[in-house]
Amino acid sequence: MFITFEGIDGSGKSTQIKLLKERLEKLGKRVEVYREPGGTPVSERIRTLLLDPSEEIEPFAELLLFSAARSQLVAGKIRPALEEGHIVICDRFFDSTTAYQGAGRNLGGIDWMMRFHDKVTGGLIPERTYWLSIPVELALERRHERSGENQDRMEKTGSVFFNRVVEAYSELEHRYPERFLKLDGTQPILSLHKQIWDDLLTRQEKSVGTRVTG
Ligand code: Z5A
Repeated sequence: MFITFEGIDGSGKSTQIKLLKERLEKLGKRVEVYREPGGTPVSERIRTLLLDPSEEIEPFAELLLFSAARSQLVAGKIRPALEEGHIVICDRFFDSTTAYQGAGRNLGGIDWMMRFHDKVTGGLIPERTYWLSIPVELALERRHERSGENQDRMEKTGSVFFNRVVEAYSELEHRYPERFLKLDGTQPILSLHKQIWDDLLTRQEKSVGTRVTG
């Protein structure tokens, strides 16, 4: 089973992924967690470059770098893990590129981006994507509490950019209702975890894929 989490930074993805991983492991499941960009030596080097606030990167170069990191992660880690029957949870995947580069940087709409992702990932699509939706202002507050003025290259982009990112997530939710689930990320942490867990159990009942329990 391949699960991804999406949302603007500070939306609580890492927090929910940690809780979900712990709960699955208590049931004896083998779970692998990756964050994007990253997860392989090459992808981590690309991450350093992409987030370095002293670098100036052209929008299309940025799209290619995020995608290069993903291609390496899919081939080197995600596909092998899925073939072993592990559950893979990814903190961001191609929907981030659709939202941040496609919409945020005005590089292309969903149809174009999906055709591009298909080439990058060899057709790999998450079975479930949780979008933790929070207002841009709250993300800015959480970010400021965490890192003060020390922002990475992507965080330095203004709120107009982040509003476009949020609009794109909303479009993805409407376009792919079977895969893409919006959750109100302003709710308490444990309440969100319960909704995610209940959703996975419901999907398991409907699916013949990797079982979450039993
Ligand atoms: N990017 C891109 O442009 N294109 C791409 O294709 C990809 C990525 C893959 C990666 O940043 C950047 O790259 C990102 C998108 C771009 N840039 N931006 N901006 P990253 O990997 O360094 O970080 P992130 O993915 O943006 O998110 P994060 O900072 O790690 O945040 P998070 O994982 O979503 O949130 P968290 O760490 O779980 O929680 C943040 C804080 O809020 C923390 O103090 C928690 O305790 C608190 N929290 C969490 N949940 C709650 C609730 N429910 N209530 C109250 N407080 C909460």
